Amino acid sequence: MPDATTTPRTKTLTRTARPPLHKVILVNDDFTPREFVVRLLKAEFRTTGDEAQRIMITAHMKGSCVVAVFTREIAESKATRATETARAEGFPLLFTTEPEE
Ligand code: NFA
Repeated sequence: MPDATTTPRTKTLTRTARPPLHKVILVNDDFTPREFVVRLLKAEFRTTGDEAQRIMITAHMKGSCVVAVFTREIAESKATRATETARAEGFPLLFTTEPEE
């Protein structure tokens, strides 16, 4: 029978920590054609055409735009790969990453 000597007085609540997320950011430049930026966003980040257009125009007007958020390793590898793909085509287009808030 449960009594003061055998009944635990505390319960342990277990929480699963979510990994911190990092933003992939598209940086504007004066040289990369808009159509190339849109094509790259669709190919590398699997965005829709409308979403790619919105992200490209936002970066064009404001200087940069968040493309998507991932765990740090994925964000960094996607940013590097997209930047290298642009470089291979001769464009200075840059994707960076930063931790989310
Ligand atoms: N500013 C570029 C242009 O006018 C387009 C661009 C948008 C480049 C977003 C990089 C990022 N051709």
